[in-house]
Order: sequence, then structure tokens, then C-alpha cells
Amino acid sequence: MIARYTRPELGRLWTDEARMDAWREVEVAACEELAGLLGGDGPDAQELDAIRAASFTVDAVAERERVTDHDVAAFVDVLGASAGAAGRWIHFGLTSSDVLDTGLALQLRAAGEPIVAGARELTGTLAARAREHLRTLCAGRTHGVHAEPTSFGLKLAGFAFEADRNAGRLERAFAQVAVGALSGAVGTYAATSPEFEARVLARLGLDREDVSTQVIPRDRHAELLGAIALAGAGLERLATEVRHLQRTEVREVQEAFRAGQKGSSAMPHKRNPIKSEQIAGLARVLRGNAQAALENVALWHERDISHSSVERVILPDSTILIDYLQHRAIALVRDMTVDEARMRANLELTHGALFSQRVLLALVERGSSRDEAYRVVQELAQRAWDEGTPLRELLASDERSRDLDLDAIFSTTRTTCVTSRRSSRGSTGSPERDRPRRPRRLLASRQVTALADLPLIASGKVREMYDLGTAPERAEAALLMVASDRISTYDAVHPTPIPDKGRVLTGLSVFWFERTAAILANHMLSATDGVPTEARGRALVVRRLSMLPVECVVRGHITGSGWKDYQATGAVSGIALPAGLRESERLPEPIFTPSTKADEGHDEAIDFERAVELVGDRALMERVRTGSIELYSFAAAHARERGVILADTKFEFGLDDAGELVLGDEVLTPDSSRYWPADGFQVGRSQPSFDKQYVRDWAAASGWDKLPPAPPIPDDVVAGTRARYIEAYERITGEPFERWLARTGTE
Ligand code: PZK
Repeated sequence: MIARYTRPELGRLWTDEARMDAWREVEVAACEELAGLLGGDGPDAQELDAIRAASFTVDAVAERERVTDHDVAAFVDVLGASAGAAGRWIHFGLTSSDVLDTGLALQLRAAGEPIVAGARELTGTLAARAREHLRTLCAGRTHGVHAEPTSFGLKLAGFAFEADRNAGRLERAFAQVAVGALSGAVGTYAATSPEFEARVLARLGLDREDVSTQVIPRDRHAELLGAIALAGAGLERLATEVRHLQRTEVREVQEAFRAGQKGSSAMPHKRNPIKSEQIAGLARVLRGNAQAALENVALWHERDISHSSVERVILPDSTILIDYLQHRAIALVRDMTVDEARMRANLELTHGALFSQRVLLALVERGSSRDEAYRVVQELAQRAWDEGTPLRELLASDERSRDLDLDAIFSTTRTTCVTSRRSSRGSTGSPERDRPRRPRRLLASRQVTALADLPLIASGKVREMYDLGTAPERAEAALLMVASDRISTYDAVHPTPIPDKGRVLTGLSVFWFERTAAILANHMLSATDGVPTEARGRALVVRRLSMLPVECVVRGHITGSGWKDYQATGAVSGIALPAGLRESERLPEPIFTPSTKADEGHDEAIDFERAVELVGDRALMERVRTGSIELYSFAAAHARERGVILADTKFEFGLDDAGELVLGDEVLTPDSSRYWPADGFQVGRSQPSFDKQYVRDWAAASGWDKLPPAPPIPDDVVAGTRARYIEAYERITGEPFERWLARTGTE
């Protein structure tokens, strides 16, 4: 790559010196494992010291290559000579390709680090500017033609999430190319052995190719260049947006312009989008290189050398270029100026025609047929556009539309609220509070501390909460929520655990957190990263929130305390219900029935007004109610398809540092909900369930007076209870419970 587009860090990784350094690393690691290969023979300790100290210069290798006409052979000669007599062991049993391809894997792995870091930085920069402009209205355009108002922040949020996907792709693509082989001339280990290969690669920290020929198969390199080209295409989409928005007729965004910079040698007024044009241009080179990488896959038999010349160009060029382009894009996004006034002015270009759909819907809501409403709106919007009379005025003076609530129709509050919600992935926070959800990958990797060394900050009957503090870089304060296998019935904890109960509950919570993230942001960060080994599978790393002081219960069926209240008063939580409901019956619509959080004893049911008082923010409490009902409805519909009736459930919410509403706690588990098997469901009685019912039934028959202390649970009841929890997991997720254990690395 030409120097102009090469950042020094990446440039250094692809010099002749760096390439041979990688070969040297492979040769030395191979010598260190020779004794194992040769059954005790091989270099002795003194010889190994000499080999480790062996050196080369690029010039010396080049000179030797004029004799050998073979680069690796020349390199081995020079390196071997510098080690004296011990030099005879260097390259023992190896084929050139063993060194070339394994060395290449080391170079690619080194290139991956700054590139993935740059991809993350771009995501963060886009997310920050998206937050800044969540409420900056601008025209949304399809086909280049104004469509409806949107917000500039929503546009940027789309780019931020794309950048996050590309960061993930790059990380995976670099990981799968960090693979070496020392398998000889045709992959049969003629002079080495698979064990030798495994030990050398372990020293180098590389994975092993399952079946290599003379070379590492080139589909791996093609995958990497595909991921790089796709990341480049994302940068080009971003650059193209900026180029469009900087056109004279649009002029909503400008690239930063340095003092002293000249836009044109001949036209002093020019400020051109040169950075984004450069990004758009060079992204094309990346796509060309990806094509060449695909051509490299089909080598002849155990190898030919057609790929080698291509790779000398495309691997340095594509890695250097994507690194350069990412940093250009970071500067572009960070420094661009956004002309909000111009965005507003452009929104007025169509004199309100952008609101046509909302007028159409208002007319239909009021009783017009869709066809008739469409004709009216099309006619008036066209006149607004053509004559320049605001659509709103035309509507006010037209008898067919005079009575509409025009304030509501032409309000943009809804647009900014909704765009804010979308860019925070559906959070129901207020516009001021809303932030785009921080892409998960931006979170720094967490250190793992033993459970016993973590400060315990809260402890419940069946679970514990530990403080993980604040991880470095961008990550926020986090907690570790650990579910135990303890079980409580009638408010007392039994001395007998139910094996795997904590894991089932955690697995279910994770399933639901993942499935409902688009409805409402939640506190889950990871079920693996930062989880101590001894808590695998039953612990979650979560964001630290400031918890709201109410429990948020949603009921779809009338049961438990709700059934008692209904029998006594005909209402639950101040909500009057139809007369004549029978126990366990499904309600016409789910109801929101908050309660207090009691440290000791029972939570107390409260009505919505009391919840507003406790929380101190009516709008927030409304969002809590709407969000709770949305979450429950989604989950109940899903559960019903899997043979589970989700009778009711309890959520807990908190606010994050930015004041955004976030779902906390464990969610939609048999401990926080009632799970009834759909087969066997019958109204007019209490239901069997997938949770502690087994233990309760046994307790009822055993003569226990339900006062603490709770008695030990016999083995058969433990087994029956465990089986029901696991069945709940498998019904809901549709996956074997072992899958959860495997996913979390649980023994
Ligand atoms: C939090 N609890 C209840 C008590 C438990 C859980 N994301 C959060 N941020 C701050 N605090 C909490 C949460 C959550 N969830 C929840 N107490 C604090 C609780 C005992 C054990 F596992």
C-alpha cells in the first residue's frame, strides 16, 4: 500500500522485517519442541539458547536469495549460520509452507488487534453523535425524495449498529484465520507429527488446521477479506450519506474544514466532501481484493503457488486500508458540523406534504374510506407542493378536513419520541432520557474474580448479588446476580437444594432478556464474560441501576392474591374486573397490578396512583406500566405456543446513569411468574405448575405447619421438582437444558 494510506502501526506489521520475524518465531518454537519429536534427540539446552539468540537481517537474506532463488531457504541459511553449530536444527523436518502459513497467521493476528479496536472506536463515535442528535429533526428521504420527517440521530444510530455488526464480523474473521499447520509437504506429517504440530502451535497461541494440505486452506483468508470488504461497504454507505447531505442544494452536514484548507485551486468558495469521497473510493479497492481472495480458494491438489503473489498484495493492502479508512471515518463523524437550522428549513420545502400519511390516517380514523381519504390528501398535498401554500392551511380551509385536530397531526413530538425509542432499541424512556443502547461489544472484557472475593451487596432467600465495580475503559458499574439452588415455599427456605434450579432460572432469564431486548432495554451484560468459574451457568453480569421502589406485576389470569382480592371486592389493584370470573380464568386483557417492595413479610398490593407517588414521576410510571404489559403479552404468547400458560409475572425496573428506563432482576422465570402446563389447564380450580408446586404438594401432605424452619425435602420430591424446572426450561426455549450448560461452559 502506498505510504499516503498507511498508518504506521499497520505498516510496521507488513515489512519484510516483520514477515521474517514471524518466520523466526515459528522456527524457534519448532526447535523448542524438537526433543519431543525426536524422542529425546534434538538440540540440547545450550544449543537451544543459541537458536533463541539466532538473528537475521533483511539485506543478508536478500543477498542469499540471489543464490538460492527461494526466500525461505535463504532465510533459513542466514538464521542457521548465525546460530553456529546449533543452526543445523533450524527448520528440521519442516516444509517452507509450514513456516510461511504459520508465520502469516501470526501477522494476521497482530493486524487484527488495531483493526478490531478501530472498529469499536468508530461504533462509539457514531453512538455518541447519534445521542447528540436524537431530537434533531430532518427529512427522511426515499429515492432521494422527501418522505417523512425523521431525526438525524436515528440515521446515525443505524450507522452505529451497522458499525457494531462489522466490529463483530472482523473479530470473528480474524479469529478464524489465526490458524497454523506444521504438517509437511502434503499434510501427512511425513517428517513431523500431529503432536509436535499441536505443541508448537500452542506455544505460538494459534489454532490448528483440522486437515491441511501443504498449506492452510484459503477459504479462511477469503472470509477475512470478505469481512473487511463488508466493513468497507458500511463505511462507504456512511460516506455516501455525508456526500449527499453536503451537496449545495441540501447543505445539512459539512465535513470539518481546517483553517488554511483549500477546497479548489480555482474556486475559492469551495468546501468539498473530500474525506467521504476518499472513503467511498477506497472501499472499492477492498471489494476488488475480496474478489481476488475468492479466486485464491481453488488451488490445485495439495497446493500450487498461484495464491502467493496475490496475497503479497491483498493481505497487507486490505488490512492497512481498512485500518486507515476506519480512522478517517472516526475523524469524519467526530468533526462533521450538523446544520440543524438548514435541516428544519429543508423540512419545510414541501410545505407540510411530509405529513400526508398522518392526515390520511386521521381522515380514516374519523370515518372516511381509505380510498376517499387518499384522494383528498393527494390533491391537497400536491397543491401544497406545487403552489407553496402550507398543507395545514389548505386542510383548515377545506370542508372535508376542517374538523381535524391539526395541532396533533403537524406535531413532530411524536417523531422525536419514536425515533428516540427506536435508536435505543425500543426503550420506553422519555426522549430526554433516551440514548441509543450501547452496543454490547463496546463493553470492556471483565476480569474474573473468585466469588468468595467479591463484596456481597444484597442477599435474598434464594440468590445473591455481588459488586463487580467498574471495569476499565467505557464499561459502567456492574453487579453479579447469582441464583442458588435453594428453594423456598410458604416464605421459608428448605435446607435441601434442588440441583440445577439456579441454572434453569438464569438460563430462562437470559432467553427472555435476549428475546425482549427490542421491546425494552434490560440490565443483562453477559452470562459468561466476568462470571467466576464456580458460578457458571447460574450467574449474570448486569448493569448497576438505581432501582424503582415498586414491584410490577402483570396478570393475564386471575389467581393467587389477585383471585382473593377479586372474590372480596370485584377488583384488583383498583381495577374493576367483569363479574362472574372463575378461578384461574384468563382475563379479557392483561392488567398491571403494582405492589410495594417489602424487605420482610409480604409485598402489599397498591393501586397505580400510589405507585406514581412512590416513584415520583407519572410519565415514568406510565412507561413502566406500558412496558410491563408489552413484555408480558409477548412472553405469554410465546409461552402459549410452547405449551406453557404464563399466568402472571413480576418485573423490577431501574434507571441507568443516563436516566434511561431499564428492565432489571430475573425475568419471566418460574420463581418470578406462574408457569402452568397448558395440557391439563382447567378453570375453576388452582393449577398444577412447573415450579415449587411439587414441594408444596408434598409439604401439604407431610403435616408441616408451613412455619419456619422448613423441613428437608425427600430425594424423590427433589428429583420430581428438578425435572419440572428443567421441563419448563426446555418447553420455553425449545432447546435441551444441556445446551445452556455448554453455552456457559458449565461442567
Ligand atoms: C438490585 N436487588 C434485589 C436482592 C438479588 C437481588 N441491576 C441492578 N442494579 C442495582 N441493584 C439491583 C439490580 C438488579 N437486579 C436488585 N437488589 C439490588 C436482589 C438480593 C439478591 F439477587
